[in-house]
Amino acid sequence: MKTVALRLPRLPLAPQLLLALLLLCVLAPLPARAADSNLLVAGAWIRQPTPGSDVAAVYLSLENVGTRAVKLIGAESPAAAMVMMHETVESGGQSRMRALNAVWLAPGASVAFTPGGRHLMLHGLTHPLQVGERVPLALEFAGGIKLHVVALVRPLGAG
Ligand SMILES: [Cu+2]
Repeated sequence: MKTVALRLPRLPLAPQLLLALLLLCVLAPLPARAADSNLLVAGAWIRQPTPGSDVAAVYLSLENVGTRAVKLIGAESPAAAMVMMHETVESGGQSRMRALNAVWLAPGASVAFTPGGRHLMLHGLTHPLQVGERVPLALEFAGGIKLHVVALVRPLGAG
């Protein structure tokens, strides 16, 4: 940058150079952000846990509007010690949860986390969640991408 400045001794050019440098600085972080903007999250909510319980399920829908497949590998929240991905499965009339390590989304694909199906499980809640509370959550994708979401706590009976 110094050598470029030296080759342009005329003062009127300096503001343009400065503007170019500023633009470079502004544009530089774009690739990382672009990856985030290829993911849309809608309707994130948490079912209020039963009193005394320190786990809660998070539901949301996620859409990949980008041109590359993405892989959801986990989540974290300041409201919980740990967040896991679960899937509810029915077998022999019993419903149980099993852990999911990753959820892939092809370009254009959507995935729903809904009651009775996939969900994010908050473990070790830091405090009792109140209806109407907004809980921050960061979805983590392969490649170091994080998507910040706010989930609304809804009543226990909500579906
Ligand atoms: Cu679960």
